[in-house]
Amino acid sequence: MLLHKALLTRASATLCPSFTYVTKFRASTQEPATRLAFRVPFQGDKVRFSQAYVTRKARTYAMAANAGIDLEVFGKAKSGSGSPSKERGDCPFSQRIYIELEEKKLPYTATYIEEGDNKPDWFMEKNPEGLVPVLRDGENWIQDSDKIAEHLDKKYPEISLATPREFKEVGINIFQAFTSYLKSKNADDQSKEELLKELAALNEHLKTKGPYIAGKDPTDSDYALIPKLHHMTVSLAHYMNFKIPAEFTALHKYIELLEGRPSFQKTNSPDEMIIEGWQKKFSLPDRVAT
Ligand SMILES: N[C@@H](CCC(=O)N[C@@H](CS)C(=O)NCC(=O)O)C(=O)O
Repeated sequence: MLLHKALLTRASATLCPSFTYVTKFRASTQEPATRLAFRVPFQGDKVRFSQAYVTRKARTYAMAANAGIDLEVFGKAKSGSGSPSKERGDCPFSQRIYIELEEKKLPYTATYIEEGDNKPDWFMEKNPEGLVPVLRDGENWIQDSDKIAEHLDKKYPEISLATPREFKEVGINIFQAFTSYLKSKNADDQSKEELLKELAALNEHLKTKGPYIAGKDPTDSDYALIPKLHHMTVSLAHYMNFKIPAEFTALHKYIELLEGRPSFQKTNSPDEMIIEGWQKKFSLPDRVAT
């Protein structure tokens, strides 16, 4: 209670979004294990918040602290920014988790780890596969975006994002079809037809069951898919001069709806970063088709 009061007093007295209340330190990272104040601002975030916003946020975080919520998500860092970093990179699996934390209105901090073989020992000890995203929930570490999403919905069910079983498979082949096409480095490759087939199937589904995969409200499947569709549209437009056919109207509407949500906007990465990310991954030339 005293802590709660002190937090509100301190929060009301400042307009800085990034101050952090540190109650203890983990020896491994020297990162605060319990943060009671604001989410670490995203890269380039120069926003100054209103007094009312600050007070409201402080109240949310104080309530979270009282409820024992201590969530830290480790996502991909901007290339060259080091590990741990506070500069977000371009990982669609990580973005799904940031989006879901936002949609579930859960307070969290985000820490970013660079791709490659240079990950810190303390991170590899907790996460031997070395992939991101990883979630630390108190002392519990959870790997893999599917498992993280499941964990969040089970432990924090107040705002549920669960996708009904019958819709879980919708759209799940699109990412694989997209990466195969991009990796082919050939704008007319057969894999383009495979991708179009998957997109057409999603469009048909949305036309009859939409506007979202499970109907009128977005669920986990949509939040998992939209960052992947975004990577697809940005990188294929750049490298392959590819666009989703205009007649896939339900799909266009779907993308517009989900990309318009504050949770997506707030957690998205710049197009140039996405384009560069795929160039590195598949050793792509500047452009494949013009
Ligand atoms: N199946 C994993 C895939 C995650 C994944 O592939 N993450 C990439 C970044 S987008 C990664 O961690 N790469 C690290 C590396 O290769 O060093 C999930 O859904 O979380």
